[in-house]
Amino acid sequence: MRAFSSTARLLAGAAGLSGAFVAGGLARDKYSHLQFEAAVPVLPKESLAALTQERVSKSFQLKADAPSQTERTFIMIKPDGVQRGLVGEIIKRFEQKGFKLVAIRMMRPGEAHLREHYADLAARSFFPGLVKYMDSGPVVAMAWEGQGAVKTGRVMLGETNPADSKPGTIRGDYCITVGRNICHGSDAVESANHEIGLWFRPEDVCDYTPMAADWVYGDN
Ligand code: RTP
Ligand code: MG
Repeated sequence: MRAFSSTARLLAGAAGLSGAFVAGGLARDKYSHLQFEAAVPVLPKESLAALTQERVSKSFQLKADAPSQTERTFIMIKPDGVQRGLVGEIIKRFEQKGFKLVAIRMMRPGEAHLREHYADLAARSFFPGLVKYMDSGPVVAMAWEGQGAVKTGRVMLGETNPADSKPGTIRGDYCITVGRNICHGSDAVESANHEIGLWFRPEDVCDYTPMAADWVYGDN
């Protein structure tokens, strides 16, 4: 009896209340002939049943047509991302997040197009090197749609300098230097629309409703 109580206390202390509940439940079955309740607090059965009943009986509503869900961002896998075989990984992250791929194209657009894409950086000292790097191989241009796609897309990419990017972000996980940071993401809704217009014809951008849309968007 004494030995069992201290074992149960150990389990409870190590695993916290939920662990204690599980440990308590298992132990109570096995040692039902002993006085168990004094050692481990056990949730009364009625409260769990009531909670389950509430969860199951509560109706839930699914909404998939809020206007903000049509926000689009331009994401590009740079030549180093392509060469390093990271195309699938980067696409996977956006897909699994719940964003909708509306346009995708692999291409090598040439220096003039890349200069235009990064026109706001033309005065920066690294601009010639940036254009040369971007022109060093094919890129994968994409448009992704979804609620908060621009801001969340930037969070998923990480900081411009991979050294400042948190683990779990694309740049934080897969690259090291600012000069080879494998991906681009629009920094505002306006620039996203401008960039999508620069890289895609209107007919390249697909309009469709993914089967999972109602399961990605929903309020309770
Ligand atoms: P991006 O446009 O490619 O998504 O990058 P970003 O917004 O995070 O950063 P931005 O300031 O727009 O810079 C564009 C790209 O230029 C290269 N860069 N090199 N000091 C440097 O050598 C330097 N600073 C920026 C990076 O490839 C950066 O992503
Ligand atoms: Mg930028």
